[in-house]
Amino acid sequence: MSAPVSKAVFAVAVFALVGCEGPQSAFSGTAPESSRVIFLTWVMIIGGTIILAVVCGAIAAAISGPASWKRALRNERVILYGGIAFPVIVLTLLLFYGFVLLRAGDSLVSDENALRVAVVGEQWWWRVIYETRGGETFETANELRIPVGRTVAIELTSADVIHSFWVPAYAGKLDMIPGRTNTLHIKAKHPGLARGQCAEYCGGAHALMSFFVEALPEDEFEQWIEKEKSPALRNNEAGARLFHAVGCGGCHTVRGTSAKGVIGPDLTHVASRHSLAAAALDNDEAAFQRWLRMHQKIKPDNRMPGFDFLSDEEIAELASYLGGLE
Ligand code: HEC
Ligand SMILES: [Cu+2]
Repeated sequence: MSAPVSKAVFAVAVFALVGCEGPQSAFSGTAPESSRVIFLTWVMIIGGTIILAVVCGAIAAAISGPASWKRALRNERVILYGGIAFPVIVLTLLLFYGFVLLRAGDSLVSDENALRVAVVGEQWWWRVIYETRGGETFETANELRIPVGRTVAIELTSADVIHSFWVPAYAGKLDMIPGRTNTLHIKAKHPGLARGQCAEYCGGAHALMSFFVEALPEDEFEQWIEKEKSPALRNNEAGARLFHAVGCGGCHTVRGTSAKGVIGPDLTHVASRHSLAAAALDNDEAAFQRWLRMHQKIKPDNRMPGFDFLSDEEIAELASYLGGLE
């Protein structure tokens, strides 16, 4: 291989391997469903590599091997067994193995005790609606917290175009289709933070439509539910007034205040989430300021209008108010 080519191959290999790590890795799943997906992936990669090596060996032998090998390869039975029977058997076995895998979530499906969460895909964020044990519902966005060891039934729909809900650490992808509800069942074995991504192209900011899923021990999860369903903490009254005055409340809800808009994400406890704007930004006061100042650059075409008329002081005031919504 020439030097530039081998450098390029090396670079691609490094990027490919680096891409295998981190909270969004399809190789790091430990949940029952994702483990099966990973196992199938390895079966396919290793099996495919072995078959490829054998086929390449046979081609090399047929082109430049000794005459006796060439004669053996020309035998009709090689074609019959190697070329027809073998692929039919291997592909049929894989097909049935795939069926078994698709049914992997069955035992979870009938779980009466499942936690129900509805997730609505919107261009380009996630509306998340929890149902508590008492049957009340409350809304949050761009993040799921789930209890370890309990089945979670995630009811997936879309408000506009087709999206796809994918948290590689927990399960395969499932599409979110307008007018239809697809239910995905997941179960976390250990506490931890995973990242998910919209996996169906849904327009301009599709690549910036991600989210976090945090698995918490049951008692911490119950504490979180109690906090999350309660109204917003009162803080920075001047910022709150400004929030209403410039019309943020027309699109956003802050429970416990007069902001009751439903077009954008619920902001009641926005500051306690792991990220802003569907994992496009970190979550701190500087990020709130950046979002308000240039969100159309950060996430082009997103459905929040520009607020160019706000002064630096007003932006700082709003960011401090939002940063207090824990
Ligand atoms: C016309 C409706 C609309 C108005 C008015 C509006 N927003 Fe938004 N906002 C949205 C939408 C839609 C999103 C989701 C954008 C995305 O991620 O694609 C959003 C996202 C956000 C987020 C990130 C939320 C999250 O879950 O991470 C914050 C913070 C925010 N808006 C604050 C504000 C503030 C402050 C104002 C007033 C200055 C405001 N918005 C006015 C529609 C609106
Ligand atoms: Cu998408």
